[in-house]
Amino acid sequence: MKRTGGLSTRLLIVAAVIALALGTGITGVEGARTLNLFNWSDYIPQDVLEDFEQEFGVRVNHDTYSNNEEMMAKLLAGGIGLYDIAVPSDYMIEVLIEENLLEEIDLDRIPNLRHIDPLYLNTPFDPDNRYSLPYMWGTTGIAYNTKYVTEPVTSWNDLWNPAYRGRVLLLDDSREVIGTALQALGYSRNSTDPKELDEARLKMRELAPHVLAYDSDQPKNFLVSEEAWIALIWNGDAALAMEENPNIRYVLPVEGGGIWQDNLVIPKGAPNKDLAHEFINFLYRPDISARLAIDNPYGTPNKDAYDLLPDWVRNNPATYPDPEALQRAEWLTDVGEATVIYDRIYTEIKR
Ligand code: N2P
Repeated sequence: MKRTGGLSTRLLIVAAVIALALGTGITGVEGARTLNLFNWSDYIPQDVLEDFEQEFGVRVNHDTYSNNEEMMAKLLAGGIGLYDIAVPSDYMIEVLIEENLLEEIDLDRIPNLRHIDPLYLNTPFDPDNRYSLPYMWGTTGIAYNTKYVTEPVTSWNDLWNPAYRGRVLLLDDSREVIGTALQALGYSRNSTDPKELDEARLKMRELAPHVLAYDSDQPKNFLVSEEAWIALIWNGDAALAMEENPNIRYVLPVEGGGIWQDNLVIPKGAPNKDLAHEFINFLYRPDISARLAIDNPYGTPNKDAYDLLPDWVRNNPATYPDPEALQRAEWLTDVGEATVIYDRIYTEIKR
């Protein structure tokens, strides 16, 4: 898709930032043999990073972000040439590829790729895995506490029930939040129609006064403490909350809900591309992939790690929902120039 108007400014900035990073030979925070990792908050166990440091005799710098848009903003605001690995979702991979912000991955240097289920490879957003490899996958749905939410929860519209005023938790994520309003209205999570987006804006303005918090970093805490009764949330975080509080349930709404895949990429100008490849290969060891998927019960793309998972993870309906519900869930895709509208709506509803 070609971009024009406002977005061409973004392209110019991108080009300038890359030129600067490459031209000045920035080598990353601590020079060679340091892996500079840029990942979602709370998405990789600290002891896995420590094991990598030990086994490879390297250091890991770990910075985090709360959503794809924050990752992109930080990359553009000086992050190019700093990071060796980032973990964007599907639709953001499309944008990163189009903006030429990713290095190619040399698949021959990832022998542990053989453990990855082909189901998660050759995706529509990166058909030949030239730039990305799967990290984990999951869904976006509703978690609720049966102690306070006694009516059945089946639809996104249940978030709008006035009985839950002040007790609604939302992810801090523009595409997830606006996508929820769109689906609640019967539209696609990827709508670019200004009229539908305006309806979604009004729908979210209705919900905003009921919202306790927008949080993508530790959403489970609000549920476990029972401050929040109902939440727009990712399944792995819901599964963690369910582990600590038996009153919590997770459902995919009748409107479909979301399905997504997060992916390992090497951002343009990465100072330690070799180490980035070694890190991906390390994460794909079945024992390591299993540790990731136990610490954060999201779906693992590693078929040989799946066999190592304990029953409570493998049989967790939040993590591995029934195939029929998965069929209805909708992927996010790049909305191109409508991104500006999404950003504007999100700023308006959160203020
Ligand atoms: C876990 C982050 C989940 C990423 N804290 C959702 N794409």
